Amino acid sequence: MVPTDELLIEDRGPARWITLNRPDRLNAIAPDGWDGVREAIEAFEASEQRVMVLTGSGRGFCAGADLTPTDISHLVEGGGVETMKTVGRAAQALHDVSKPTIAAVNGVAAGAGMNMALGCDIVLGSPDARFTEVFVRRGLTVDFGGSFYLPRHVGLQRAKELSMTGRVVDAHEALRIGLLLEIVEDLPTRAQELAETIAANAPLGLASVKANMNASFQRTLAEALEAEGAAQVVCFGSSDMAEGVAAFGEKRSPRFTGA
Ligand code: T3D
Repeated sequence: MVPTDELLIEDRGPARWITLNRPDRLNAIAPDGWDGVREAIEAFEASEQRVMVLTGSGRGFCAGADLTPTDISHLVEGGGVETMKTVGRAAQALHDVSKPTIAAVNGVAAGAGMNMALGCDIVLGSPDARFTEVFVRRGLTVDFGGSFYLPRHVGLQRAKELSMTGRVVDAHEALRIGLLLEIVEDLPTRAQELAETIAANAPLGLASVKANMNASFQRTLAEALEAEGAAQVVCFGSSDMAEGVAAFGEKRSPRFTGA
């Protein structure tokens, strides 16, 4: 992908950190920025890194789409269809990543920025984390997968309330209603620690855990058991299972390779 000042990419041990970097606009995404987000996610998928951490520079996580351009002609006269395909491709790329993803929400997450956080597997927040499905306040409707993710996090009624009011949820309420897994004072340290803990586990097992958990609300128990069984058979045949069992017997930490 093309490196850009607006999207910082850094590998810290096994973790790939992607930092949205337009701090003066609370990391709002410019109209031509969605492809960069998608490409950064796809580059992580293709990389050796085992866990992705998504965060923002400065005091914001991501304020959604950049509302600065006064010329919105790219959104009307049919152009909006292409814009939304681009937004959708970025959201789909995030959902499709086979490896674990962590959102480190360091400040406000608004609109598509909120839903980008919810599209990650685990959402950690600083005490300054705030969330708003701001769309209806701007004459818009929920996008970037919010109608998919939000009911899964907070239940259908709360999802509708948050989306219909656009109100701002602070970190403590976000923790209480299930938007956040944890509030932590030292967010980068905790996000890295969690990334390293996850990255120490077997990649094949992690990938099928993620895929099967993501599919859980669309499956019957019988279908879930079938998918778990098929994934477990793949793990049975892996070098990593042999390594995991050997390491247990030898009372040492396993060294998983993903094979
Ligand atoms: O076009 C497409 O790509 C379609 C996709 C649409 C999906 C969407 O995400 S629509 C939703 C767009 N986002 C918003 O409506 C959020 C707008 N921002 C806010 O409502 C507030 O800024 C926040 C609630 C997020 C935070 O409030 P606060 O008081 O902490 O900060 P602030 O003072 O409002 O903002 C600080 C600066 O960031 C300010 O600039 P200034 O005055 O210091 O020069 C503000 O204009 C700028 N900023 C904040 N959000 C955006 C932004 N600049 C551009 N775009 C933004 N979205």
